[in-house]
Amino acid sequence: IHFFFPQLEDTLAVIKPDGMEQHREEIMEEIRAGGFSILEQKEEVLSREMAEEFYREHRDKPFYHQLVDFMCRGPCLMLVLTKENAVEEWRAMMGPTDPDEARQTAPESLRARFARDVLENAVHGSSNRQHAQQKIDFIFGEIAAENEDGDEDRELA
Ligand code: RTP
Ligand code: MG
Repeated sequence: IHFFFPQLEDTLAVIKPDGMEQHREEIMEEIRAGGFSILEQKEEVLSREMAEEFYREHRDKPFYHQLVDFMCRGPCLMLVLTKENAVEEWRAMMGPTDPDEARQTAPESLRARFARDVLENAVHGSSNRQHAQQKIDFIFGEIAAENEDGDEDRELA
């Protein structure tokens, strides 16, 4: 039965503000062509607090404040992508963080084609499964929370 139902995996993908400004449709087209299913999607301007929390792991890096400013300057498109091996495959499709490196080592990648520089690099992707689950809960958690509230209401009624 596992042969017919391979292990599906979820990852969080974000089209960052620079990607949204110029390359949204091309990036969405690549996602579809890559065979990913889109389980959830949400377009939103992140609040400063959300952006700070989202990239909390980088809070001591010299680029942290620039990164937070950049991430909340315009709408992001946040997506839950599902596919076999989704985490690794989406990272491969994105390419390396720095587009100069991406153009050398992964010229077909999204960052090679669409990133402006090492900061404004078009897309985000979770780096492992645990990270993916955490970030999906963080971004889309309200949906689950609302459903739980609904269940509680029903039990009380
Ligand atoms: P991401 O988390 O956004 O998918 O990117 P990544 O794993 O490839 O790179 P990471 O090291 O996690 O860095 C997060 C984001 O911070 C910005 N950055 N700026 N100015 C710089 O030197 C610098 N380095 C990183 C980029 O937007 C990077 O994607
Ligand atoms: Mg990262």
